[in-house]
Amino acid sequence: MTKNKYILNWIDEMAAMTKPDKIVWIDGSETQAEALRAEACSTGEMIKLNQDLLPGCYLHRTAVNDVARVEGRTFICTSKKEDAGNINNWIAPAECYARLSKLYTGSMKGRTMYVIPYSMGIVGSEFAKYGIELTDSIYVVLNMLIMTRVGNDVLETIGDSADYIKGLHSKAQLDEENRYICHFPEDNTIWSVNSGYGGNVLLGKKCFALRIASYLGRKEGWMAEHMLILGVEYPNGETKYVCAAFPSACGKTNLAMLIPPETYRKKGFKVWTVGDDIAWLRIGSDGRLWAMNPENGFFGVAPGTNDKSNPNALATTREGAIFTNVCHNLDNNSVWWEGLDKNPPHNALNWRGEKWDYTKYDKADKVGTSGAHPNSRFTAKATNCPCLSAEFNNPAGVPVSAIVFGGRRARTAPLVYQSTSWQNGTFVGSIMASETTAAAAGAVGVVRRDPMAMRPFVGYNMGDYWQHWLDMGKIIPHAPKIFHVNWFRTDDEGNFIWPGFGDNLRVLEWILARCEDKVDANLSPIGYLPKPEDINIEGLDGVTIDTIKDLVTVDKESWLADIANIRDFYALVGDRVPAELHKELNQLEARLKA
Ligand code: OXD
Ligand code: MN
Repeated sequence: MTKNKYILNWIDEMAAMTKPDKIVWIDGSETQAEALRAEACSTGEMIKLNQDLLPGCYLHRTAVNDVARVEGRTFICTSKKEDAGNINNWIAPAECYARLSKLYTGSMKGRTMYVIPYSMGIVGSEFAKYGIELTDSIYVVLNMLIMTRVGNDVLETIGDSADYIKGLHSKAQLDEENRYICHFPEDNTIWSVNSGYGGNVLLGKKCFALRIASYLGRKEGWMAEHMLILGVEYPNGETKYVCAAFPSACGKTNLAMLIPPETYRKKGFKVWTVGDDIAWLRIGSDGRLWAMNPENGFFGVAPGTNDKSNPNALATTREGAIFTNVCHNLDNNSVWWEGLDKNPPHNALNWRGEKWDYTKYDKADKVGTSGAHPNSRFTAKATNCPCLSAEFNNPAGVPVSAIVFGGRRARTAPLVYQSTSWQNGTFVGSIMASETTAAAAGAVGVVRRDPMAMRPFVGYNMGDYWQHWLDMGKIIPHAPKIFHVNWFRTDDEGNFIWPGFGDNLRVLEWILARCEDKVDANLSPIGYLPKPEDINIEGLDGVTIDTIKDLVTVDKESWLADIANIRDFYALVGDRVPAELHKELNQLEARLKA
């Protein structure tokens, strides 16, 4: 425990409001974790799975109305509304504290309040930041034990300082109407109530490591980004690192854990995972940008994960994992999800815990008919990952050669292009977008702008965030080069042209060659495009040089149509959009029309 009066007074205050029966400090020990697992199993909160097949693994189901992040219920509570900006929901801090205090009052009666001291980054290291989460959920405790570094050493490191993020979570009644995920960046505080779903309640992740951290990064001269971090090891043993930001459903975890195509493996290429979701970026003493993964585990989407799409992720879930809202195979007490294999269990419960009939599965109504919820998850220790980078525990992280933005675009974006400068690269990030697919409800092909994949995660005004990107570019002596990729271009019949998955390494190879000035490129209105012969297609079935030519053409008509959509989005972001970005947009339009 601790003698820190800031921590003790704050816990007293929160306990006086929420009124738990008792308070338990989480010490990070296996003994305590095991006792909590047993308690959760005794109440039905968790189900112990087949320990021969899945040692140390458990299943949990959230409430059926509580299966995903809720952007509409997520708020940035800065004193001034304009500091949260038009993209975020906002409530004045005093009003928000008052409104939520009512919901928290007595919400932990009959329950235990767990105190979780945790670190984002290596405890005691220069770049680590600390938080304490108070929660009435054992599920949250057990997930935080996987996703972050938890224990008494965190309290010792905080010492008597007030410098930690205060997180309060209560499931309360899981009332959808009164669900709130609120951030008070000026007070280092996060309040989450009436949810039990990971993204809303594991406060170290999106709430702290992105929303609060992005705010702190701007104040302190660093960046918190929604990016995977991977290393490409060359046959000569050298490793180069890439950070990449993609909106959801674009294969971020798959890219982070990529398995090189056979021809590359034979030559000795390897890919190493440093992180699959979040990167904290700082300028190193060598003038390069360094990326550190503040998390300690993966909270990955289960459906679609299989031994072809991502064998590394699958292997990562085979021990000590928590599965949430997947299908429960009653024959062998294990788990299943759509896309795991072609053998759905015949005797199973669906994600709601109801008897499931796999023959009724209807792709058009996944939520209604699937065994696993489309957003069902695994929480797994990073150290289980077969391709985990040896630098994973390096407190400083890794030096970044390239930053890659990406989206899902049927026509507009080519397979890959390089921005012409940091400013132009910031512009490329600011106009990132994805199109809705037939798989999702609603219209197909609707463009959602998701700048830097941070639309739901910037803890302040999006315009100020872009300005921070531009400002950082001016002070990084050896800045990474910035690229954009699109794995999802389709032909006239709607088929993907590029094979994706492991073959994306072919594109990363070009990107890294550009960073080293080892390969030339063609300047186009949108930036540098590869010369088609420079994308290695050796050993690639069905892809010819003509396919690559097609993939790297710029369809000016669709780009010009996109410009209007970008203007609308900039107008929505409002008057804090940096003048440099308006200028970049006007210049792009002029080049496309020339
Ligand atoms: C995630 C997300 O869960 O981006 O990582 O929603
Ligand atoms: Mn994410």
